[in-house]
Amino acid sequence: MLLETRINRLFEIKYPILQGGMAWAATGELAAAVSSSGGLGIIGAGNAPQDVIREEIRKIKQKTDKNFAVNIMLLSPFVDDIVKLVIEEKVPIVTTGAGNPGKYIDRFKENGMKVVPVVSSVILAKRLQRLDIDAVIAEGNEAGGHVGELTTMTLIPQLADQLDIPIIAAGGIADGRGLAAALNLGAEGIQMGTRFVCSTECTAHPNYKKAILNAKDRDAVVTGRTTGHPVRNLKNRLSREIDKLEQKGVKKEIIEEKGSGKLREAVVEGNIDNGSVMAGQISGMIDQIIPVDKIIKNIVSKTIEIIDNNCAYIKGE
Ligand code: TUI
Repeated sequence: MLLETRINRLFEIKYPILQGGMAWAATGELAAAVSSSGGLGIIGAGNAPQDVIREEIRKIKQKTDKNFAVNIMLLSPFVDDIVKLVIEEKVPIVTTGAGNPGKYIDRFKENGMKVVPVVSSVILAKRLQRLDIDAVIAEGNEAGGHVGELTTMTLIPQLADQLDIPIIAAGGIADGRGLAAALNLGAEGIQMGTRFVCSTECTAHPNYKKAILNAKDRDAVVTGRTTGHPVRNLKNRLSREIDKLEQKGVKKEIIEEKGSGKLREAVVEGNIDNGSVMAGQISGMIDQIIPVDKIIKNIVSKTIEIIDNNCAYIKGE
């Protein structure tokens, strides 16, 4: 099966499909499975210290000789250590999230790395395009985790009108219909997070995966708006507690403290009542845990079928 855009060539991958760099869930195991299956696997550095991420990088290098990336979460207290680490380990591709990576770009490029920031607005994407980035991941509000305001449906075409570099669509995509839609909006690839969490190879706690399988269409809600860092997670005891505190107008430091360490608690320990179960709005559609290879193959074949069928509309078939 052939599905080729500028993204395949840029990352030297078979399919223009990236796996989101989700903190704690995007480990070396998951990323290796995605890269081995023809996509781009990404290790999520999240808030983890340097040694933890070095281990994950070593793991993926042992499991596959295919390209992979590390996602650097720019709000992490260890961000400078992680920047040093990815350069030392000669990680070929870096994605960034939750901030402006401007001040690190020169160092990555001097070391021959590809740099692909996640953006949620046109203004930041245009500013970064001037700094020699290779592509952008445009993430809509449908996504899990830290989210911007615009939806994928509105963000992608506005970016496509204003950028020359390739765009990878993220947020709300979990199957071939989503990939076909993204291509039609002007993207040249997709990134999926929630879909890959519910894979056989993802090492997230079984409770976390089950919570996504059980989620319905309106269960992935946004909390933490008052902190300036809104986060989409599945509705549970923690999200309701945070909602109440926000309604009372409690100081942002207290809300932030309430959420601190809660992602690890859910993903690693499986505490899905009191932990933060970050997941996207597409959770309601995901009803099976299947191998990464199958996820990717299903998506590619459905996308090709849709693109083929589209011709029938104009032929009147
Ligand atoms: O980064 C993500 N998703 C995340 S990060 C994360 S850890 C966290 N936990 C609690 C609070 C905040 C973070 C969990 N999920 N996705 C990529 C992404 N980046 N989405 C939106 C953005 C973004 C937002 C603002 C990128 C740049 C940006 O720029 C602001 C500026 O400084 O111009």
